[in-house]
Amino acid sequence: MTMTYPLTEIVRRFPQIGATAEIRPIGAGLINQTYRVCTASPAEDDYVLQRINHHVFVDVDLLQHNIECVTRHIRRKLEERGEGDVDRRVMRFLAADDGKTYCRDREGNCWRASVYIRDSHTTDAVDGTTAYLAGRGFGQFEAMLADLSEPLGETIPHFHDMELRISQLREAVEADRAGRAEEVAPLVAELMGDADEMCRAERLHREGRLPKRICHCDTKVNNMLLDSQGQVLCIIDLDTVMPSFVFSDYGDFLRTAASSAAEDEPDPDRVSFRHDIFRHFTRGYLETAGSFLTPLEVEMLPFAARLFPYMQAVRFLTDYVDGDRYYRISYPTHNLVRARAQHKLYRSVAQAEPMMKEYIRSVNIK
Ligand code: GN1
Ligand code: MG
Repeated sequence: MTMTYPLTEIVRRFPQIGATAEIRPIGAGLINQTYRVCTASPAEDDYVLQRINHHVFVDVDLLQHNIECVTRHIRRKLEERGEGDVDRRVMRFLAADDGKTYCRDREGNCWRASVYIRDSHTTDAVDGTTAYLAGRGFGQFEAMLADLSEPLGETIPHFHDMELRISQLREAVEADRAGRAEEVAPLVAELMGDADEMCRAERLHREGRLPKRICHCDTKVNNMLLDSQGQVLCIIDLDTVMPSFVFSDYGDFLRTAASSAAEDEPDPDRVSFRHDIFRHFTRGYLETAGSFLTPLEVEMLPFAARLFPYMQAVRFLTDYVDGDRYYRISYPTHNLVRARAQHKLYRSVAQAEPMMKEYIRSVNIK
């Protein structure tokens, strides 16, 4: 393996790590590059070594500041509650030789290391049980961070700001860099027609009626570590943890997990909103996040379920019009196909509004 020598050199920058037996790539993340560092001594934990994509996460000090605050706070909470096995329930990052939780190599790449959580696995499959456990897991994660006093920064500024995403689409259409604006004009018009309604959260926030809270902002099912019984151990992939509306976590999980088809399904007729997954996830989420959510936040959960496919349709379409500069594509119309699939999901979620309201009312009676 050609990378072995430089990687062992990086590993040496983290003094806690003992003799290593093997360093091998793990995970399928598109943003960061991840390795498992297997230690030679069976008594010593393994570690996860990760190269941080500093093109996406420009301010690595801020990124690591957020992650340190969050993991410290959760650890303290778990200890206060007398929970067992705390080291498997929250990530632990190692200090590098200069005392920071990351180091830079000679080429300017940033690296961090965390303890590998023993006997854990991830899943990509979603059924009712995983959806319920994910609802509890992500709701619990937010609940534990609801009283975090240190301020966190936005690791990707305005990440889930719908108003900004709309203006980016408008600008892309005006610039028409790739000569695609005319082709997509009907879809642009349809999305723009709902823009005002879908920017409701930002308006409520300005009026002081809707808070930002510490959210995970990448609530994919594979960002939870499960134990051998399938119970949620730990929430991982903390790079996008930042202040946002709780809609980010609730909405993006449903967007990815409650869709009947992949986010780039070419036939929109095959894309629909899975009500069963919605119900299981919502029940779990309200059982845990219900402790801190305001009545308005709860009332707006159906809005959140609609918002995320809508926002993603806008983002994919913007990138298509812009000549595919952000998302990786496998064929020329990939972003357009993705935008159409997300738009179909958005409409399917909108049709489920009465069902969602009714269900939320039924489980939220405390
Ligand atoms: C990106 O790389 P991935 O799949 O984890 C994007 C998300 C989108 C998603 C859509 C930093 O996430 O916001 O929802 O693509 N992440 C970033 O597939 O832009
Ligand atoms: Mg991820």
